[in-house]
Amino acid sequence: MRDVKWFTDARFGIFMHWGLYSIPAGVWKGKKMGRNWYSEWIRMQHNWPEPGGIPREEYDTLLDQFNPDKFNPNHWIKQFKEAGAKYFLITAKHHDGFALWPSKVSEYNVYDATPMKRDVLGELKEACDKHEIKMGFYYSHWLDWEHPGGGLPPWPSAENPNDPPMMQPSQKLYDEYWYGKCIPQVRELIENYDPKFFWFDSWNDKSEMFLTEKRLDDLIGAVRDASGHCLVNSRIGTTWSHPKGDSIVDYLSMGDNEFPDTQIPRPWETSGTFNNAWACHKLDYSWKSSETLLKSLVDNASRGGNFQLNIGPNADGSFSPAMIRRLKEIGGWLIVNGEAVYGTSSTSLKDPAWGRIVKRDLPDGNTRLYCHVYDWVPNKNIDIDDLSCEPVKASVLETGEPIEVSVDKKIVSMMLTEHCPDDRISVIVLDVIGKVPSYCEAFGDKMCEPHSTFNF
Ligand code: JFZ
Repeated sequence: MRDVKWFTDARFGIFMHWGLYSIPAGVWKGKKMGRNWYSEWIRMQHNWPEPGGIPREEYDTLLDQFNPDKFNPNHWIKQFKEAGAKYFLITAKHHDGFALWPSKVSEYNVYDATPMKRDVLGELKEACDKHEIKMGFYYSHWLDWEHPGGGLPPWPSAENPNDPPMMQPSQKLYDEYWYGKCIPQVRELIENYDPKFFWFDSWNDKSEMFLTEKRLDDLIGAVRDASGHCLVNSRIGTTWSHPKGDSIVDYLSMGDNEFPDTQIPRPWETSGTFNNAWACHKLDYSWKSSETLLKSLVDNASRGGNFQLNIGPNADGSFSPAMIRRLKEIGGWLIVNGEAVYGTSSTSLKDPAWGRIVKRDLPDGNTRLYCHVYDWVPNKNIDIDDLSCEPVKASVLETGEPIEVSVDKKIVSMMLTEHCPDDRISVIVLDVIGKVPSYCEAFGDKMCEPHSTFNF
């Protein structure tokens, strides 16, 4: 049986985009790339709107330059552990088709085609095991710009109808890619590294034409066949390309930096960025504050979801100082407030104006509520409406300072103290008698709880 509970309990993971595109980092021959900040797309954006992007031979000169002297897997994973992440996923292969492991399926990989000659994924896997971080892979299954049969960018698209059309491969050629590279590489990844999950990537534009029911069944079937526990996400294409829909995948992936404002009755995650870019981008200076990032984490937790914060290391394997500082700030906050995030669940309570609420069921049948206060105004009351459970006691999680609680009809009020514990998010622990239903318990949706999905 596939266990999804570890995933929902984890709440916080680190995503990573790293590959050949990390060398130009958004700039080619002194020119900033195309229309957005997705620097891993540089091969298909240079000199836009010229179709075809950077010619393959020119892009492949990056192979000789890929030799990161600051790649230190143990140090990388240790930093993620200290930031409070419970799992890690990396672009095993992105759209450019380049593999970060010594793949026997395709020589277009870090071991056979670059001077680095190391098994990046294998070394990271070892570090993850050492630091007890669960590991998974991003694998670009739909698009592959190396294999002659791989999918090309879906241009023109609904968003950009005037783009020059790309010559997509024939269905026959696509089968050669699908059954000759994609599925064999996915199997190889499972055999070599036993990942806990895959994060496949597609979106509803032109992907339906290649992501047919049969091809998706064969890919998901290959994962199920090779691993009893490996999880699969919805961006594999089930949402729009499979008659059974997302019931056959294990967790849902939101759009990039998409933070839903309602609860979602399935295990789910949002992948988000530190700035605008996934892979590192030389010209992207728009760093989000640790407060913003922590609120993304807590917002998602309060709706039953995870947050996967993305890191784009530099080509040499170093991290920018802006990332390092934010990782430490997040880790510091989680040292004291992790209890209010990991293993918690959403509640059926309405979002209060002052912040977010999550809960933990206690073994004695009572409930501990964690009140994440975003705006701490000294000596002001904050309320929880419609709470039928009687409050017992409340205190600040970080300091233990007692908080005065009162109740009037079904409104529970807590008096904020003079001293604000943390001007980003302060947590009050509130114990109440009886059970506060989770969103799923209150609304009785079968798909809600960590569950085992359809079996092939
Ligand atoms: C995809 C990739 O193309 C991108 O390079 C990055 O890896 C990101 C995490 O995922 O980008 C997407 C995927 C879906 C949409 C937009 C960009 N979408 O749903 O519109």
